[in-house]
This record gives sequence, structure tokens and C-alpha cells, in this order.
Amino acid sequence: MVTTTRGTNGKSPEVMESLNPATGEILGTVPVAGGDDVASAVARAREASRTWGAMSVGDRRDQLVAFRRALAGRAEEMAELIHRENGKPRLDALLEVMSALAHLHHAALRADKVLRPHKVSSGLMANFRSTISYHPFGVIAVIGPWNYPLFTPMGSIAYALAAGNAIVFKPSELTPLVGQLLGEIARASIAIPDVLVVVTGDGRTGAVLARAEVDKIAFTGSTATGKKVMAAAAERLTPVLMELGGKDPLIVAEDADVDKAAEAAVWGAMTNAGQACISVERCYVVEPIYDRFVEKAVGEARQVRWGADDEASIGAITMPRQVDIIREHLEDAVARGAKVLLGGADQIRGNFVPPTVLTGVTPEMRIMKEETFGPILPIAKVASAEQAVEQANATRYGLGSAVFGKARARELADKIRAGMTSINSALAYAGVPALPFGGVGDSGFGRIHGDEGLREFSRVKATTEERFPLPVALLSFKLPRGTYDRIKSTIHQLYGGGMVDKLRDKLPF
Ligand code: TXE
Repeated sequence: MVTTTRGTNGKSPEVMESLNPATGEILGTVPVAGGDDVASAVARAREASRTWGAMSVGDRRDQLVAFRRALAGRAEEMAELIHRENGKPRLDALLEVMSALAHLHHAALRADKVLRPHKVSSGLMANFRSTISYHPFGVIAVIGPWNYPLFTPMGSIAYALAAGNAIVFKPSELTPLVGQLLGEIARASIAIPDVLVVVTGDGRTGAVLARAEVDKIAFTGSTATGKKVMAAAAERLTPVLMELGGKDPLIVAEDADVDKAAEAAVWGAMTNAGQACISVERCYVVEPIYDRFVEKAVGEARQVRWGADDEASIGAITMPRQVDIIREHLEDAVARGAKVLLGGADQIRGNFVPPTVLTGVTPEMRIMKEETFGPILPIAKVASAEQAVEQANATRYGLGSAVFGKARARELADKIRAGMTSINSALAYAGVPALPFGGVGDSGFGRIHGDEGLREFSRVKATTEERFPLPVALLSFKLPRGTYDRIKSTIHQLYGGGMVDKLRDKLPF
């Protein structure tokens, strides 16, 4: 949470306060970086990127191992800050630190293998040696959200650093202190200064950074702001990676383990108080098992403890504005005929939203179309798994998804238009560092995590080198007479007559 104040003499720099969303306590004050501050941060990162990018992958790995160890050494301090600044329970905060560390470890170790130059077939140009190599872009701007203030930006930061880039990180205005602490740990543990520079501020700082002289922007946040960032980046033709919102479906087929599916649906919808881009936001259950599923889900959700105490499984909603969105979605659903089986808008207390289960939901309700970002599980009854897939895909979003079932689970998973699917679990793909993470449509594009994440932050370079000259130099104006006819006959024999098909396994195409 944040309030912004201008210096009393009108000249001192603007600052903002970070508040604990559970208590309203002021946790700290940070500067709102302006144009000059952002330019200076980018310049410092640029300088660092020269040394960092020129280092061997092995040397960078050693530095990232030191960074990882330093972060692990301060895991509890970081988790405590995440807990206080974001509002999530301490245990969830500590798990977030562990997940971030897993990515830092994975990226540092994989970079050597994934970004090593490799040869490819030169095809018809058989006298050439062709190579693909990967190079750092230079400076990556990472604009982060507040829901997983460490894990989410780390998905870009770890992979971009391992690929040899320096970073300018702007954390969300709701969680700037987590960003600052990460920057401090990087400074203390990485030998090259300014490899990770943190600038604090709100959307205005983000907007300046989106126009700054950076080489790529990795943005995580809302679809609406993502579009603004992309438009700003277009001015300098800066490439962008967009990790945006979602409306993730969970499908339960007839042969699913109903108890397991209900437990996972409740956890997937309500973990982090539903404030995950990959939260389960819609649940489709086939008719024969629907009643059993609903009963089980309500029973599970009833046991989810909400509040600020140490026993709570879900804490405060981080962004006060989000509470209004959740309330509006619930009221709209009820007005259109949904039934509240547990929780509901009238039980919202300040920034705390109760675990809520809804049935009788229909596609035109806001709660089935727009990102709710709260601990809400709307359950829809469907006639068949096909209908479930059809409704799951009837959205412009396409981030995560889940399928519960046996015989046809994989087939159904393949049919869901989304970047990621967990079968017989919810959100599990996010815990596998080797799996690329990202969406389609309004959920964005580009991938963090995994090998794709390392390549996402690399400039791809193609090199081909002549090994020996051919008697007929095709790449020249000095072609002998009769070349036209020879090419004509080559086209006919190779591609028309099917020689390439016959020699498919023998020729290096
Ligand atoms: O997001 P914003 P907010 C969704 C969720 C939530 C909604 C709004 O549904 O209700 O987004 O949240 C910076 N140029 N998600 O307001 O505005 C901003 O300072 C450049 C989904 O927090 O997208 C912050 O650092 N940057 C999500 C970051 O963008 C700008 C996680 C995100 O803010 C900017 C969070 C601008 N013009 C919310 N304006 C997910 N994908 O996980 C703001 N920013």
C-alpha cells in the first residue's frame, strides 16, 4: 500500500510510504524515481553490463551462486518483509523465497548448456559451417508486481542475469521494500557493482523506465498496463516480454479423483488469497460428479483460515482497490443468479476477503470473464468434458489451467488454449524451474523460466563461415553461362522430383 507525498519545501524529492496492508502500519519510505534517476540507473546498469556480459558463463555462475547463497542466508528476513509488505502468511512468504531461490539456482546452472553456441546444418550450402550463438541484450528493465514481489520478478531477473544482462528493477509501489532488499543483497554478494539496480516509484516511474534506453523490458502486471508499456516501448522499438493477468480454468472430468480435485481447486483458487496470475479463477465440473465435488469443495474451503494471525492460511488483500473489484464481481454474480455457498461480499472485513464458493455461475458474469484476484471459487456445471474445454477456451486470456481426470486428461489438457496446464494438480508447473512460464492472448507473450527463459533474454546471432570454395560460386555475379538451366533442373530434381524426400535421412537438410 502506498501514499505519495511531496517534500515540504517543494524541492526535495518525492517519496512514498509502504504500508502493511493487514495493519496500516508504515513500514518505510522510499523515493519516487524521476526521469534523471531512471536515466542514471540505466547508465550504471549499462556500465555494469559491459563487464558482466563479457565474463565467461562459468564466472557469472559463480557470482550468481554467491548471490543465491546470500539470499538464502537472509531468507527469513526477506520472508518477514514479504509477509509484512504484501500481507501473506509467513509460511507462504518463506515458500516464495524458496521458489525464487530454485529459479536463481536453475538459471545459473543451465545457462552454460543452453547458451553455448551450436552448429546447425548448412543445407545446400554444404561448404559452409553454420553456428547459432547467444549474446546478452545489455540492460533489461524489469517492472514487477506486488502479489509475489520476489518470486515473480526473479523469474525474469535470474534468467536475464544468467544470460549476461544487467538489470534495472522497478518493484511495485505496493512492495518497494522487498525490491530494495533484493537490490541490497545483490550489491553485497555480486562482485560487479550495479548488475542489479533497483529504482522505486509508482506507475510514473514505470512509464519513464519503459521509454528509457534499455534493451528489453520484462513486464508483469495487468493487461491494461501491459498495453501502455508496449506502446511506450514501441517508440524506441524496445522488445518486450509480457506476463499479464489470467482467468485460469480448472476442468474436472467424470473419472477424476473428486476429493483430490476439490482440494486442489480450493487451494489453487485461494492460495495467496487468490492473488496469483495463475490462480484457479473458474471451475468446470461434469454433471455426474458435480454435487459430490461441490460438497467437498465447500468442506475444504470452510477449513481455510483467513486473517492476520499466525495460524491463518490466507492473509490480507494487498491492494485495497482489489477488494472493491472482488466485491463488485461477487455482487454482479449474485445479481445474475449465482448462489453463495460459503463466504460472500457481505463478510468482507477491511482488506480481508473470506474464502468464497459460488455455484450457478454463467459465462456472462464478470466473475467468469474478468480477473477477480481474490479467494473465490466459482463452480460451473457442464454436460461434458468437451463443453468444459469449450467454455474454458471462451476467453481472451490464456495463462495457466488444470485438468483432473484419468483416461482423457492429457487429451483435454492439449485442447486448452493456455501457456501452461497441470494435470491432476493445480499450479504445479510453476514449481518446475525447467518449464517455460507465460501465456497467450491477453495473458501476454514471451517466456520466463526454463531454457526458453534464458533464450528470451539473449540476442540470437547467426554466423556462417565458408569452409572451402565451390567450383561454381553461386553467391557472386560471376556465374557461368547455363546457370539458369542448371538451377531449373536442380529445382525439378531436388524439390519437384522428390530427390529430397528420398534422401531425407542422408542429406543434411
Ligand atoms: O497492476 P499494474 P496493479 C492484475 C490484477 C490487478 C490488476 C491491477 O488483476 O487487479 O492487475 O494491479 C507499473 N508504465 N495483476 O495496479 O498497473 C506499476 O508501478 C510502466 C496481475 O498493481 O499492471 C507496477 O510496478 N509501468 C499480475 C506494475 O506496473 C507501469 C500481478 C504493475 O502494475 C505503468 C499484479 C506504466 N504506465 C496485478 N503503470 C500478474 N500478472 O501476476 C503502472 N506500472
